[in-house]
Amino acid sequence: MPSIDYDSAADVTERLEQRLVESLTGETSVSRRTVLGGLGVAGSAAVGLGSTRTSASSDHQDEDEHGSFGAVGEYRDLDFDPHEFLTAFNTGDSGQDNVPQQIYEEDGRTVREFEFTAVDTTITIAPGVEFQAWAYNGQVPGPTIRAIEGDLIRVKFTNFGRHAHTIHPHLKNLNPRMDGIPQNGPGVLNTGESFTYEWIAQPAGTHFYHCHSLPLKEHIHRGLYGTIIVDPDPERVRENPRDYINYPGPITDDFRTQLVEEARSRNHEYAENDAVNEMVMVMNSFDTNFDGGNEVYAANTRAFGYGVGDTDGNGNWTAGETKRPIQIDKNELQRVYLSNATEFDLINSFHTHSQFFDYYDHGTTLTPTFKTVDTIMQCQAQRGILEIDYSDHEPGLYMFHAHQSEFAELGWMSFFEVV
Ligand SMILES: [Cu+2]
Repeated sequence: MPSIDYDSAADVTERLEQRLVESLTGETSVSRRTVLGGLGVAGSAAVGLGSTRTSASSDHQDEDEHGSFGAVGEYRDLDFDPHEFLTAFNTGDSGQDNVPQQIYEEDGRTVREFEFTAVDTTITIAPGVEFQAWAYNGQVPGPTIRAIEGDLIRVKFTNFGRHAHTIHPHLKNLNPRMDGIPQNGPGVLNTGESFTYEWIAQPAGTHFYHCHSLPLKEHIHRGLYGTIIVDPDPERVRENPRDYINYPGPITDDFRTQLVEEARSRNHEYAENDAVNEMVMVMNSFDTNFDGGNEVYAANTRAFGYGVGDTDGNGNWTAGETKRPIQIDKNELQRVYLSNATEFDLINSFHTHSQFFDYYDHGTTLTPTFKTVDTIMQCQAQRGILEIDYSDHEPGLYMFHAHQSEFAELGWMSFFEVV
């Protein structure tokens, strides 16, 4: 039975993906491989496959400068692996290779320091489909920063892109110079300019960062966004439990202990955190023809990146297969740090099949803000934490996706492979 499930899941993923790619390359009557074979690989974007598109809008003045896209091969750029990105937390002492980082003490406070750049780059959003992005450290979404409540996050930012950029954090930030908007502090940073942002990691939760240059919608939609996770400090929770709940009743010793336990489980420096499988997902979208509407949707950039591809049906994926479900151990709690970077659409959503979960809006509480739900929605920049328990499920494939069905069909469709 499992192999049948895998086959049909792979089939539906492949058909949706092929339909998406064909719609983007404007070749509906021939297969994707034929198109690519006929055009060759590396040169097709330059040849101008993108020019077959027409723009319905003229408000992107620099479209000619940056607006090219096209089919150039199967996931040519393998530098960004959506599966690695899921669990790549930059804490100062561990992280992705392309984020220089360190951790040290200063004035009695832990400092987590990161070096960020902004660059113009090309990213792959579907097999053979590239997008001219503006990206923090060359990747979309940008690197995930992770700190503990009360730490100092220090980001040394240099803009190597052709446009002026900033980093604006969704944190409780007490210094207007550090807000990362054109009107405060250094303002926008032009090409070659640098600034060191310093933010106190507060409040505990899962947060969003993005460029705040104008036009805002383009600077975000091009890819300048990412996640900041602030782990709760269990000792602070023990002393100030009311800061982490939306509950006016009495706080018994048992309740306090329960809150501290949840905080320990969320804090990456505690052993309890090792028992949880944690993942970062940023719901994003791409307007490939710059008409003010999205053609491609995803979690973590690659359409159907967590769909089902080539497998033996026993959890073994073909080496190098870029499209595969997220394999999870049914006995581990799953925690998803989710945020919404989708531009041009009012909301995005996350829906689990055959499953319900607890949701912590903004991740700022230690008790769920929604209990036992199978769908949550987020407006842009909204974020939250999902806790999902598959321990009583049979092994196999369980779909999750945006429950805007259009988004799901255009790339934001995924599977957990429960083993
Ligand atoms: Cu920008």
